[in-house]
Amino acid sequence: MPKQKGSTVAVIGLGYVGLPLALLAARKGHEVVGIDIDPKKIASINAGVSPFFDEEITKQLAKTRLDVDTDFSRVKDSEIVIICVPTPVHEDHSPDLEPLIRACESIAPHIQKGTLVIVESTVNPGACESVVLPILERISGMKAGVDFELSHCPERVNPGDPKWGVHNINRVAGSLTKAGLDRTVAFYRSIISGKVQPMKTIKEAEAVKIIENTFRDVNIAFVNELAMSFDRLGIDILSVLEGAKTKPFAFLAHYPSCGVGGHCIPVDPYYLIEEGKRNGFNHDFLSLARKINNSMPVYTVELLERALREGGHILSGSKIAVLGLAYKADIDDMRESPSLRIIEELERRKAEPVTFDPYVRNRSTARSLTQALTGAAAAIIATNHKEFKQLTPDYFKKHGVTVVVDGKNCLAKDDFIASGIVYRGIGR
Ligand code: SAJ
Repeated sequence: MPKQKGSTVAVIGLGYVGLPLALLAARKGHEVVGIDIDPKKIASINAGVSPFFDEEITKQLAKTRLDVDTDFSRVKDSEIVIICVPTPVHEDHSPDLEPLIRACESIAPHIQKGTLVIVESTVNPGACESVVLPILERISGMKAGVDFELSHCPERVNPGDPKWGVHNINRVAGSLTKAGLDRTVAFYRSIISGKVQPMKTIKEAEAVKIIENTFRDVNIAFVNELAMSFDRLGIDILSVLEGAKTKPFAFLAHYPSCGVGGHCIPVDPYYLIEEGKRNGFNHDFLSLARKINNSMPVYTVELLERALREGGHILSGSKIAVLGLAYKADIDDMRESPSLRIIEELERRKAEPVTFDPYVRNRSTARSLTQALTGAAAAIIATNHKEFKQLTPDYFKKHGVTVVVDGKNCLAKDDFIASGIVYRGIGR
């Protein structure tokens, strides 16, 4: 069976989503050009260095020579154009489609008759048809679904996950037309080992991704609320969750923490909340979950202030070591990180936060863990990096730290309590 001829593919946006996808498509025999607006990112990739902390990407870049460019006119030679740009939110949590709009405006002059445009960026249901489609039609002068195809195949990247990657994570895809859907499904089936589930409409594909992450956000809010209640009831929520997990069906554990960060979970629900509002519906439940999760950094600082006060200390004027800046373990990504809110709240209460994150040294104010802890009245574990999980009570005591707030419930609580250190977890 002759190897199916690869397509010519342009991947727009070479971040956590686009770069692994471009490398995979190239490895699977497609002729790929990666396009990004950031010349520094292009230079880094050309030098064989991942522009963000990812050992797997660095390994692949050493083996795969990827054709990358800042020139959007390269799109004219591509049968498939895949948009993988960020879809963040503004400070007020309103969706920020600016990067997506700019990407559409950049490719539109160069797409050809027959081009398949695929949006991977997470958007609210309806965005491909109401935002992307009009830009592409207006600038290209062509008709979507007739002259070119438009599809949505949402990314499901999971930074730092050794098991699930772009090569094996199942996908869903939706398109304006059956022909567009068939081409989209065929392309992804040619590069991934996971399932590719065709959806009936492009809107359904958009909705699938949004509900996946909204599901996670509301479940985290559920356990965060339990944690704040159990702190008062003297119940250890981690033990209770271990107990609930013995139920072999219909229970999926999530875990309380000092907050919900990242570019997906705390962001995606706002896209659905805003789209609901635009259509006269208030997502009260989703909004409440966001409010609960957004309250966790302040809740963490309140726990600290109470613990210090019990020991006769006050927070104002105290040096506090904030350990971890990244939004989740063992990566360097700080987007929407709860650590940043914790630092803001400490400063608002006139404390003196000192930060250390081994994955984000250039943004840490201390050069080492020792420097962060020395002279600190207390420490907050804000990210459960593997370097922090095995820290012992003696290690903190050696540096004079007497209060530890375990924002990710990742320390050996009983050892800390037995050592005489004032230990506070989130719900334990
Ligand atoms: N978090 C909690 N409690 C939990 C789980 C997470 O507080 O039970 C916090 C984390 O500390 C972090 C934030 O939520 O600050 C997000 O954590 P995450 O594990 O969801 O990590 P992300 O943001 O990388 O989410 C990605 C998502 N993948 C995609 O959107 C394609 C998400 O859908 C995955 O479920 C998630 O990875 C995963 O399972 O790891």
